[in-house]
Amino acid sequence: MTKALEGVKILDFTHVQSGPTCTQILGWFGADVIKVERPGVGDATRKQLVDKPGADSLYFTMLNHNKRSMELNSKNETGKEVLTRLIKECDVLVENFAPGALDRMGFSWDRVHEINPRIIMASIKGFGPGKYEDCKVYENVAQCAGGSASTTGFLDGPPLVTGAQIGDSGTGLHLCLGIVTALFQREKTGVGQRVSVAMQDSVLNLARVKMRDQQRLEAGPLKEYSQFGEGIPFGEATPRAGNDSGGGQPGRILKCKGWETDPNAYTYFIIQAAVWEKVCDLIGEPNWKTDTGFATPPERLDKLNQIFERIEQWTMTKTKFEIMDLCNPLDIPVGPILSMKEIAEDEGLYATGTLVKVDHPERGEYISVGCPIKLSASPVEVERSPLLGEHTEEILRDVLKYSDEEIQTISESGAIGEVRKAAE
Ligand code: CAO
Repeated sequence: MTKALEGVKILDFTHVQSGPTCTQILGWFGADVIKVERPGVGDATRKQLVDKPGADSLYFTMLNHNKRSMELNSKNETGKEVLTRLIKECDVLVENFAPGALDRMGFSWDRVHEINPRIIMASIKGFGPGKYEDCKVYENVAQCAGGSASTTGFLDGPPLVTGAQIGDSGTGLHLCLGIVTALFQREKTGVGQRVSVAMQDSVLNLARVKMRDQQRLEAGPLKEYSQFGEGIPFGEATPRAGNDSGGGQPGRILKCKGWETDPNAYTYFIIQAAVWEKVCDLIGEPNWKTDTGFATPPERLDKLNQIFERIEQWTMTKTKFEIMDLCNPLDIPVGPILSMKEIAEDEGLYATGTLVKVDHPERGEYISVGCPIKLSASPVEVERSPLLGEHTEEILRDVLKYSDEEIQTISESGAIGEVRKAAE
């Protein structure tokens, strides 16, 4: 079966997390992803958070599946010639260097477009044009600048960053969509274009509902926030809402059986109006179905602490999985707080390819997260990440059509480091 992006060549000039997330997805969909790395050094994440000395780190291997690695010094004159030929051959150039780095290398958008008018050049930067455009940016900086941190956490605590990498991986996803959209447009126009995504913008896009609330504040207090029921006045900006749900239905994280020793023995519990009567019966408070002060959602707003404390008395008698089994048939929305250990042991996720076990020549078998997007006519096979420079010679020969003598000359110029053959 062919893959959706088969025949599309990606010049992958990305590093760390944001860019590699994007090109990994393109690789999963069948694109030929050629990762260009500094000779002898490579993507810095190869050697970050090392768990097995001498082997590429999980940080690197889990973000660089289905790619080929080529060592190339793009500041060396011969290296620039090789890069120019790569630009001619490829459909997309993806990069997330610091602002200005590509220009300093001599490959501005104008130059890239001149070399190959069909190429799409896709870039991630921390900020869009404006006063912060020259800043180098990492995950948590983007979470803070994109409005997420100010709206995460509890009202009486400091701003919080979230564990989900919405700044890096979230931006990579946005870029990926921009690239396939530009490829689609190129089918009609025949020419490439620039795709730019700023990490601040991506985080803000994911925090869209909090900008909704910022404007609703002008019309009065946000009644679905717990602080309204608690009588705490609102300030000028969207406040932190603890574990309140963003959609307006009252919800909390509640303790379950075993919470004293298990840090993840918790469940999310939502009391939608449509299932209120079933919740009352389940927790043994049938009178709340009709009692004044409890029967309708507006009446309940100032009693949410009391109501959730009562529900928690019930949830503490059950495991989070028993709660799931009891509530789901009643359409009461609940969600067990799953630890990464529990997720890693979930056979169902391996069956769908969302989790995969990958073999690696340096580190043996490891667990990775597979492709979360399932295409029925373009199945994903997760391939291990490449060793540094593993495919340099193969790409010079097969993709760029250099002869043996030319490869020898390139090698002697110092542009590609030591030439290695692909691992068996
Ligand atoms: N050959 C020769 N030089 C190379 C090269 C290659 N194959 N690949 C990279 N380089 C050079 C760059 O040209 C740059 O040189 P100059 O400083 O002379 O221009 C240098 O390596 C360092 O690149 P960098 O500035 O991108 O890397 P950094 O470690 O200093 O900064 C980061 C890292 C992520 C902060 C920065 O790249 C950035 O802001 N990127 C955009 C935002 C982003 O993606 N952030 C998320 C990262 S994931 O948390």
